[in-house]
Amino acid sequence: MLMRKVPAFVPASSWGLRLPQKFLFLLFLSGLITLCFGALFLLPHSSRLKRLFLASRTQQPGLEVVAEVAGHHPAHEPEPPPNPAPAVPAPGEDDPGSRGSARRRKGWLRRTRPTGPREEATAARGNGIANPRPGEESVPFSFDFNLFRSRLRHPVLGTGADESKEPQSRVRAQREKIKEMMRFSWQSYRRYAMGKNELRPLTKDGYEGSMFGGLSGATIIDSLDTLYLMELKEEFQEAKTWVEESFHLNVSGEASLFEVNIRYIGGLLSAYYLTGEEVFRIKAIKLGEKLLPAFNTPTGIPKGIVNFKSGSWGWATAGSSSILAEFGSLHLEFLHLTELSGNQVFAEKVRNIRKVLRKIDKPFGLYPNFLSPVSGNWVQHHVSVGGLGDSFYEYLIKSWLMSAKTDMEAKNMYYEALEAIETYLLNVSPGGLTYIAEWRGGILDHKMGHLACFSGGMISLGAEDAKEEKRAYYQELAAQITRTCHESYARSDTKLGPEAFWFNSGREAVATQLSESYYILRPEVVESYMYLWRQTHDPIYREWGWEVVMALEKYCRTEGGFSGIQDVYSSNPNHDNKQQSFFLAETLKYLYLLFSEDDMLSLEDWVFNTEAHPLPVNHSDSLGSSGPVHRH
Ligand code: DMJ
Repeated sequence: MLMRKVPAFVPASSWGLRLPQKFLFLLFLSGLITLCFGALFLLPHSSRLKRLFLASRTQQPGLEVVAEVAGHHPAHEPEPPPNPAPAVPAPGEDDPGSRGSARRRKGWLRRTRPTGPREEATAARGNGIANPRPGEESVPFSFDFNLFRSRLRHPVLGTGADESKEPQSRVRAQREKIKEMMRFSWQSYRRYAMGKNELRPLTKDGYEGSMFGGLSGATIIDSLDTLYLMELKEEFQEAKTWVEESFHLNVSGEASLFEVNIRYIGGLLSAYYLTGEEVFRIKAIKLGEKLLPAFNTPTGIPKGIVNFKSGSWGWATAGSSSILAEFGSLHLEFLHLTELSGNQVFAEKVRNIRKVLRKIDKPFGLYPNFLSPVSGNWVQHHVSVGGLGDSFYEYLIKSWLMSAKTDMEAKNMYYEALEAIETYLLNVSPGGLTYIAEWRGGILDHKMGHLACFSGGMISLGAEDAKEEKRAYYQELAAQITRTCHESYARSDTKLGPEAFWFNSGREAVATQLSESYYILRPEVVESYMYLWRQTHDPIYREWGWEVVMALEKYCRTEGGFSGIQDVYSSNPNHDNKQQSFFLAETLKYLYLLFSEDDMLSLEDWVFNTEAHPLPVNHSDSLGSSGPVHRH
């Protein structure tokens, strides 16, 4: 009965719904709408939906630089476990709120974010940025590549002025020879080991090694800029295609933070700055994100190893220390990751490292090689400008140069450290050879590693900005150290230098045991020749460089590629069966530059990271390409 009466009181709607049903439906609908909007706010930053719906509302002038790169913690969000010392921008560096930062926004960093896919595409075209390919992840931040390029003082590959004057010159032929060596190294790698990290030229296969956490193709990434520089176009294209199609970041091993940074991140950043190809920028940023968990320590000093699977690497339990050269050689690349992503987190990580290093007590002003990332204290008092310490010093002077000479903190730290090195480590042998010894709690080891031979180039590079009364001295010191390193080559049977050489008991600049007599295609000596050549144009550096080319051809070239040798004092040395990726990234590049004009990758525009990957000087405050060329 009741059932029959209801229709009489509640007329049905045109959809056939009665009032209570309508009410329930409306209630359900409004609940659904609330849920949808709520969900939008809870979605991760990277969500496309969120960007589509909320982009225009969240965009605020000046704040748009905070990255939306997938997986990033925005700068203001703490990461577990928290670093006790919040990052403070170094004087002269970019603080988002500082004058420098405001100036920079006018520079080649156009920090604008398109509001939707169509605008994104238009903006990308306008900036000379290639659109990501289908399936390639994009990083929603636009970098004004054309503006950046217009501000370089010199064409990237130079003007080739001398080449057109003297097409048949000796130096051109020498350069061509080095280019042929690069082509041969690349083709051997490509033929026997494509996609693997490095080539084994004797067994004609590839190997992955244990440093890269499952990442592949170290030789490819390390070679990109050298191939580009030498105009090996087909080979460059091949390398680029591999990066586009086969360079996968979804790996889960344990990697060396330092090695991945200097080779992969450095190589990708350079390839981007040289070509403007988006794929390099995106892969660099994505890989950079995978390195961030290494910084999750109580001090923010990163662990040397990052576990790509679990992120952090058990900092509290793994009691090992972090190495100065490793955590001290991130600054250049990480600042560029911020430049190209808009994500401040990269810059904050390295500024925090600086902050810790600036505050900590230094014995006699020296920086020991090991630091606890847990306590922030030095672990041993071993100081070296060679292995374990080397590129920390290099990155201080290069940070100063890369900042267009605004990063005063880096400058001061560099010259103070150099003064301490001069006072406590610098020596002259009875035979008149200048060398930088190693220091163990006050006792000196009178030896230099091959790695320490980069210091001639570094001191030369920094001589110009030293106190006036020290400039000539540093230039001479650089020349003397480089001469010593040349002696370590000249005193061997192969004319290649050993891994370490001593100044003891009347024997100078030679290795004293077989275990230190090997040469693994390292670049540091020719690196110094290149810098000294650029600073002085003394023909001796090209002569010495050519001796190395000849020795490499004679002792290291094998049918299947270039190989290191086990004993530089043997005229018939055994090969070590490794073509190191740094041979293509560094040794051949520095040799090529040594026989090129100074405006090819001009030092006014570029600094080389410690794997010889060129990164641009920040000319963003300049007047552009029509502005003054010499600003010092
Ligand atoms: C390279 O990977 C880099 O130059 C690094 O700084 C030191 N070792 C090798 C080359 O010897």
